[in-house]
Amino acid sequence: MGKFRANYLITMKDIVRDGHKLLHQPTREVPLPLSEEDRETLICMMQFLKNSQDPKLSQQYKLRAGVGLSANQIGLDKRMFVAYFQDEQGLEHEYTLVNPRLVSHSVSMVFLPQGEGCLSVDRDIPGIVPRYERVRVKGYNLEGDEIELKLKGYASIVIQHELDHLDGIMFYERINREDPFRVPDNCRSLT
Ligand code: K2U
Ligand code: NI
Repeated sequence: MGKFRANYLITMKDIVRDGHKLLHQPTREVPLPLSEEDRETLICMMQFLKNSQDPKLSQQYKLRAGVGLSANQIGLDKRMFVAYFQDEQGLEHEYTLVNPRLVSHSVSMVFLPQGEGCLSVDRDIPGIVPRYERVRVKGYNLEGDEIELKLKGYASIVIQHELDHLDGIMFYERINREDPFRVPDNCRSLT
């Protein structure tokens, strides 16, 4: 039986690091309806994000701040992730997505001027990470209902970073090797 049961507190020691095979291969679809174990794991994952953004708890448990977490980042070969963040307008977003798929996306692209980081990567990797400006994503939530997300800007970037994890893709693979700061056509900075 898995260790991520109700009330288990995920900390940085549970997060697998760059080079671990699960981060570099696509994850397997999760059987639906969700098992009690998978539900509890997702709840633990969301709690980790909230703890990591809490000044006291993050210090107490030495958590790196995170706005997204995929199951393979905690060593599980399961196609599911959580995301918890505020967008450019200060709107709070909280998503649990099981078996998500990118349904459609814009041609226009954006990138975070400060670049991206990753809870599974312990070093800074500077460079532009081009992402679709808008995405439409379908998946299942904690209750097993199918949901569709239409996201743009920062929210779109977060979701794409997590979707990539589930496909075994790390953010640095999207940085141009010859010129990490070259801005591709149809791509603009998200100031
Ligand atoms: O998947 C992860 O490793 C979590 C990432 C997600 C992410 C990185 C860059 C851009 C969008 C999403 C962590 O949240 S990286 C740390 C962080 C913390 C707060 C805000 C942005 C990035
Ligand atoms: Ni990451």
